[in-house]
Amino acid sequence: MKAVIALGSNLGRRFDTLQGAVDALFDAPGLEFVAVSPVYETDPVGGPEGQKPYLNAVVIAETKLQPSMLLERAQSVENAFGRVREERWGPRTLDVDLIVMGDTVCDDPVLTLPHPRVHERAFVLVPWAQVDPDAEVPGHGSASALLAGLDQSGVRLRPDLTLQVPD
Ligand code: A4P
Ligand code: MG
Repeated sequence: MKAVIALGSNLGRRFDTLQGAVDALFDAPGLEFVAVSPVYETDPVGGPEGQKPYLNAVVIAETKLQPSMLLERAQSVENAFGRVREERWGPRTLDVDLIVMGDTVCDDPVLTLPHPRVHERAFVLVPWAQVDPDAEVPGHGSASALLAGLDQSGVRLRPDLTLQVPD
């Protein structure tokens, strides 16, 4: 099953955190690396006033893990980078979200698939569409069609930053 994972950081050493997250995600068995997107600098969406910009990227993997196991992996990677859950949509050293897993649709609040806000988030759809020509949000349509209706001005490519693929 194809898994699309979104990474975001707006505190601390943002790029190092994203690279560490990519490495850590693939450090244990069960996830096979497919692709990683370019890195984008993005204006914060939601949350308190005056938040710093994020770095965002998207990773694509193949996996046989159950979605709940992949969520556990994502959360342990967040915790490894000192994520402190204080304020919803507040600043964070690392956010790891599951965007889609195959064509699974599930409205469990513990793991909602596709991610409940992905269809309105250019900071996920831009990097995803960049690395995955088949990017599609089950129930909402293709990433490129969704992007045509979204403001992308807050999402800027950082050509100076390239995530290394895990070995
Ligand atoms: N959860 C349910 N579905 C999922 C899923 N598909 N992936 C549950 C991951 N988690 C999922 O998440 C809260 C709970 O959501 C988890 O316990 C999990 O069981 P969280 O990561 O603890 O809290 P959060 O991230 O602060 O809240 P939330 O609602 O997930 O926020 P979002 O939607 O992740 O938004 N602006 C820019 N430019 N770039 C960003 O990356 N990120 C956010 C966070 C806001 N604004 C941003 C960015
Ligand atoms: Mg989250």
